[in-house]
Amino acid sequence: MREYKGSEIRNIAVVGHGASGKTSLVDALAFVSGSSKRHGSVKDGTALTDFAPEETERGFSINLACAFAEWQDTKINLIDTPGFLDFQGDAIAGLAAADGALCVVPATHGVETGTERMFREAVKRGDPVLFVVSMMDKEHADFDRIYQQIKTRLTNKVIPVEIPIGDGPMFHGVVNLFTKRAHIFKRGVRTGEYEETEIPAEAQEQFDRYYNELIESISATDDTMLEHYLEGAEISRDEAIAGMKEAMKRMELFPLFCISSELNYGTQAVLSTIVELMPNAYEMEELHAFKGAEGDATVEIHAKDEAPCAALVFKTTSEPHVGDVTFFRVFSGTVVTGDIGCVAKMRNTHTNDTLSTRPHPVRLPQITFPEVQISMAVHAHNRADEEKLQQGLHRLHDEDPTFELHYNAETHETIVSGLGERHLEVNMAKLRRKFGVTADLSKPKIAYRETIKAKAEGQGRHKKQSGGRGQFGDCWVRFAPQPRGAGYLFVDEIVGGSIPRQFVPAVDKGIQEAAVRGILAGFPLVDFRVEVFDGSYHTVDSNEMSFKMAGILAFKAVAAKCKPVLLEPLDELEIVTPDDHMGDILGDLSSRRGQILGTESGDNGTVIRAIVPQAELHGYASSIQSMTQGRAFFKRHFKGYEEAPHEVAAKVIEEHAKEREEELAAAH
Ligand SMILES: Nc1nc2c(ncn2[C@@H]2O[C@H](COP(=O)(O)OP(=O)(O)OP(=O)(O)O)[C@@H](O)[C@H]2O)c(=O)[nH]1
Ligand SMILES: [Mg+2]
Repeated sequence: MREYKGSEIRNIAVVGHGASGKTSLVDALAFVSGSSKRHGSVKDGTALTDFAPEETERGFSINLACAFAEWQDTKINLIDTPGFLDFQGDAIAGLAAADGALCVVPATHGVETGTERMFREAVKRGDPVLFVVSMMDKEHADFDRIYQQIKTRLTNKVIPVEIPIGDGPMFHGVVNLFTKRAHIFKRGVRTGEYEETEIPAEAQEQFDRYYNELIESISATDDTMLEHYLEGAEISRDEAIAGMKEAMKRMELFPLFCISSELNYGTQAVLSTIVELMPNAYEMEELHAFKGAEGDATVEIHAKDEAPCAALVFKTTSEPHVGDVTFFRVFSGTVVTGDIGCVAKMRNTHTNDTLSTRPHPVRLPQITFPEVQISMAVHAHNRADEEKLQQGLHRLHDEDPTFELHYNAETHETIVSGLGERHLEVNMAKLRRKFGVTADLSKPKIAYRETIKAKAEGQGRHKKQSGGRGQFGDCWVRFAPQPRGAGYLFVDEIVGGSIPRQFVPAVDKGIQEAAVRGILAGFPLVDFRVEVFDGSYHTVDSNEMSFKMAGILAFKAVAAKCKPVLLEPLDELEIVTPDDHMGDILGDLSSRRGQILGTESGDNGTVIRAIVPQAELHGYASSIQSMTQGRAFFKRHFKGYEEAPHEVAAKVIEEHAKEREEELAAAH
């Protein structure tokens, strides 16, 4: 491949809902440009950008992947992104590396949640967007309907530039509104060969309608052109193209195309349009980066060859036999300015790292990834694999920042979190293939706690006579509740040396040790105060160990008398939902023992804030998705502990007793 200058490079992310035809489009574009020698297919597992075994097995994209098409002396980097919301981390990373987006909308299903989410994400980033109506050859394809749908659901600034001749099985050509010429495709071949003709009579009426709309829309974005137009002067093709390109940068126009990737109809026009209308890598707006490795002094980054090199890592992967691969986008300076590259064997680089030069260290703006939605406990299938499991999980997190893990010290479980069930399931498959570890997912245990609600006092007395030297420790303690979150407090009230000074800390230690195992259901007892106020000792038999035992016995005797109760962890949820799903969501929250804090209207719908017990939130992400067809989203964070209602506590205590019995039975 020849070397390309920044002005000859286009970086394009291909985004849209799941199964909208993105991967097929990328393959068709690479093929029709001649950059790829064969026309691959998602169905056969031969598509250029769906090569991971997890993808070919399932038939959909999981990781972002790059392909390129050389067309009209330009290198078009195409970043294929996954459409399923479970994998949207990679779609967002793909957009961050690109200067423009193709938003793919299937001619059959039209606009869906994923289309909406990714279109808004691209607009938020200020990337020009080109809409592509895909699968025009399929039964029930309907270009006009999809165009109207994009207009009402996404943006009224969408404007067709290529229109189809025939829909569905009758689709056999396209008319370009700029050139006023038609391409009639050869039937039976899938190479995109066509004959260029005048506009056929059957398409004339549609052409006239769309042509007027196009010229009106472009003119409306530019005063001089508008004047020409109103005077009735002809707008030249060059003028229209230049006007369109500027309007696209300002998000004032979004052109619309139609294609069939399967048949390769309309794909060459998409390539030419990317070259003509999408910004090249030199045209990006300056970025505001941070100077140096720390601090918040900023510096502007301009896309220029002679500027110091600054590149952003937007993805890393590791593959058996290949090793680590780092994808980066150069924003200034050379490797080659503006290009997307990947290198193997770059150690210790992670997504969102900036690669810069030693004399000019900078940090580029970070990609903001979506927050995790679901959590599961993970266990290695074979105990011996526990360490390999931990290593593998950390590597998977490095590859995918939306896949998180942490250890819950209270429940002794490793917890993995992600964007959906499918996301976690796919990561377990990667774990098996890449790291040879089979792991099982299960519902995470809830980290209940216990506390006391009344005061009481009592004795702990440990006495043991076993040949030679005995053990003797004896203490009197008072327990009292502390406010929620105040923790544990130990007070030494010993007067007159009834327990020798050096043994008092041992009593404290014994109580704390026993408190970890609680009194009701094996959960740590928290928020209580202990005063040790009396005791006795033996000059020969007393030692630290004996007083620690006395502390443990005192805990068991006294805590049980203090009205112990179970505490359950609560999360605060912030849910953003379209108004028409409000009722469903509120109803569902109350069935989960949720307490609604309030609702207010925001930019993207109604914001509901609620506090819900963690025990009731398992599977919430899936149920909110199905309740709202994926249109609502939520954040959750730990709020605190509150006393569990009686029935809930009774059930947890009963389960614990059963587990203990089973453990004892197994031990015998
Ligand atoms: N008939 C027809 N089928 C198509 C066309 N484009 C894609 N398909 C089929 O539609 C299905 C989905 O296509 P993909 O290219 O995998 O869609 P995607 O958008 O990459 O899907 P995700 O990776 O899941 O987001 C596959 O079975 C394709 O073979 C087309 O132009 N015509
Ligand atoms: Mg795909």
